[in-house]
Amino acid sequence: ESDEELRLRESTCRELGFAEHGTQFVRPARVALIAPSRDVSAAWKRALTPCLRNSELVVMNRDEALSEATGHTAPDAFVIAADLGRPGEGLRLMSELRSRAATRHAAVCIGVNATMRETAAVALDLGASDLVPSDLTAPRAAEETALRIEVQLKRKRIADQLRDSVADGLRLAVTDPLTGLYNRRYALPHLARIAKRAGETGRPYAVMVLDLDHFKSVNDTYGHAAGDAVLVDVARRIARNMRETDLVARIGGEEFLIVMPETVLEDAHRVAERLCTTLDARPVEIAGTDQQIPVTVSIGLAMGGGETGAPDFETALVRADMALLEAKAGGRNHVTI
Ligand code: GH3
Ligand code: MG
Ligand code: MG
Ligand code: MG
Repeated sequence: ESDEELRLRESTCRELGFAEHGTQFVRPARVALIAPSRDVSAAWKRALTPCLRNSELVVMNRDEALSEATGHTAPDAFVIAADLGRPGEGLRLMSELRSRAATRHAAVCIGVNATMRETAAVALDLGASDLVPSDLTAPRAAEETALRIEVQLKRKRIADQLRDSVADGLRLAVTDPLTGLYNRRYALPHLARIAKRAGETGRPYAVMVLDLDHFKSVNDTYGHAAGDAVLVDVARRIARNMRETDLVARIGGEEFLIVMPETVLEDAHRVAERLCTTLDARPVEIAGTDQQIPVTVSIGLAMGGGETGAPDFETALVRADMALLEAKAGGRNHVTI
């Protein structure tokens, strides 16, 4: 980023009310206030507003919390009175929020007073992030509560980042970086699971190995970058033609594995033929050039499970590989079983 870009981003972030956080800018945290009545919630908001920086305080009732706490706008933190209308209702609301994806990881501070020792213990036991005074108009109560909320928000931010990076790491480990398809490391254990399931249900699955024809000459003629673009486009066209439950993976340089669970031979054969024809029908256009690269593929198809399929996934894979060799020997651009 140039200095100019940085300045522009900073001023835009300030205009939008985003706060500075190290060198990054983060959106203000949303903090939902849920007291037994609107009046009390409004008093909480008045008391907290001067103490809590970089946060948007939103007054809600129980039902609004449940209906609005969805998606990206879900609050980052909730301050909930332990007793809402009836005793313990705030704790029930917390459990409900914890059971929902959008608020599962929210910070929840439960408002209690000095006479509610047992409720306080139950709140912590049920997963409250912290306890705060239920009367925020008492001396120093708002300052203390604001501090506790800030600590919880900081914790949540770090925990969210950690969860995201773990998820990113898992995704990278199973993904082919060029095409975004599953890689070989993911594909084979997944095929093993599909085969195991087929053993339980008695229903067959189809295994296809698909290999681009004369791909070496694509690289030789158009260059390696164009070859990569062809692989990306072919991967996208294969994936687009398969069901959500099918496995599509790149298992070699220009070789793809497709597994169709719960599928009989006739259906798999039709799908394989369709893949061959759709790829043959339109050349790959290389963006930013006028290059049109014709591609064809050969497909080896084998069945696993069921009454006539291979007894295990290794055998099914070997049979699909052998069928692919036959497809190549028999002139390419077609399916062999
Ligand atoms: P066949 O029809 O028998 O499959 O011929 P082929 O040329 O496709 O097969 P061969 O196995 O001889 O060559 C495969 C080529 O695929 C060689 C290699 O350079 C190319 N290739 C493998 N991975 C990549 C890749 O990631 N990017 C690019 N651009 N080319 C790749
Ligand atoms: Mg080859
Ligand atoms: Mg090839
Ligand atoms: Mg190959």
